[in-house]
Amino acid sequence: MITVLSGGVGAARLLRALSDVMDPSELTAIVNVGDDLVLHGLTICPDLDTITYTLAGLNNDELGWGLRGETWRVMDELDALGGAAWFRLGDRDLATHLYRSQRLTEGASKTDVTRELATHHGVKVTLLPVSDDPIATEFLTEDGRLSFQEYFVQRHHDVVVSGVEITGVESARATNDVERALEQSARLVIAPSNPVISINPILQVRGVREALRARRDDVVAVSPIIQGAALKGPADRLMRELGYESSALGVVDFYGDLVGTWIIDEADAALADAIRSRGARVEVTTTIMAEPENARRLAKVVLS
Ligand code: FO1
Repeated sequence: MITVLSGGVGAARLLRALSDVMDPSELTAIVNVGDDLVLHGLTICPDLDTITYTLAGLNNDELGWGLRGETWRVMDELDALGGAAWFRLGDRDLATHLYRSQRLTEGASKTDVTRELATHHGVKVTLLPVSDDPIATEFLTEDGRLSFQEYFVQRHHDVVVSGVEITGVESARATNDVERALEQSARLVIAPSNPVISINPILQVRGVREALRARRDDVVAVSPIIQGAALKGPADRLMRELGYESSALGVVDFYGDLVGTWIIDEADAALADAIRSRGARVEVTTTIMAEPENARRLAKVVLS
């Protein structure tokens, strides 16, 4: 059993590649829910949905979120009404949020609904929200306190951030399934997701960081920063704004003593010795997963 701590797109690609080279039913993803939101009365879980759609082969590659071949009739109508249409929910994607929201109202947990959606789409990987309790990543910015999607989508993550807070996390519990996965998996993998806003909300849930630290030797992390830049999103800028170096070495320092083995990109090979001197093993390979062949090679290194 292999467990992957996961954000959205980068994690989804690694999970897809791992599914290609191992039995997907032996793969578990513990997924960030800090960017979940309630909008139009609907509960939306972007990272869980990105992973589900990607593993089902339904993801919209151009947008990087939502479903391929999507239509936007509901959003266009909402826009005409003067409603909140800045966070675009496609017509088919809406069905996911309607289904989830109704099931939650009936008393199902986020874990239950995630399993139901994954089963419906034929996804064999076990997808686990890190917690069934609500947690929300919020940004302290030059424009005041912003919710995740206000920062990410409304402001295009183009605003200076002085702090990131995960509200609700003090009282949130990791689910039993998450605790079991952290204890029983042969290997714990940290996906090349944004350390600050995708992985940190998972680590902040009580018990998760301690579980990784106790199993450091089995923890493998893939750096999401290559040659000082994030492939996608604001990871590099956020690292700098929060006082970390924007480099693979900065990510190593961000995770501290949780990681036994680092996988870094060939372009960062010169950093390998500095990472080793911090007490971790280092593997150097191509970590860009745009080509399926490279993604599978990375997956094999993760498993090796
Ligand atoms: N990202 C955008 O940039 N614009 C959107 O309108 C948008 C809508 C959206 C709807 C459903 C969903 O699951 C994701 C959506 N995203 C959108 C992506 C999302 O904001 C972020 O990529 C993640 O929250 C960060 O992991």
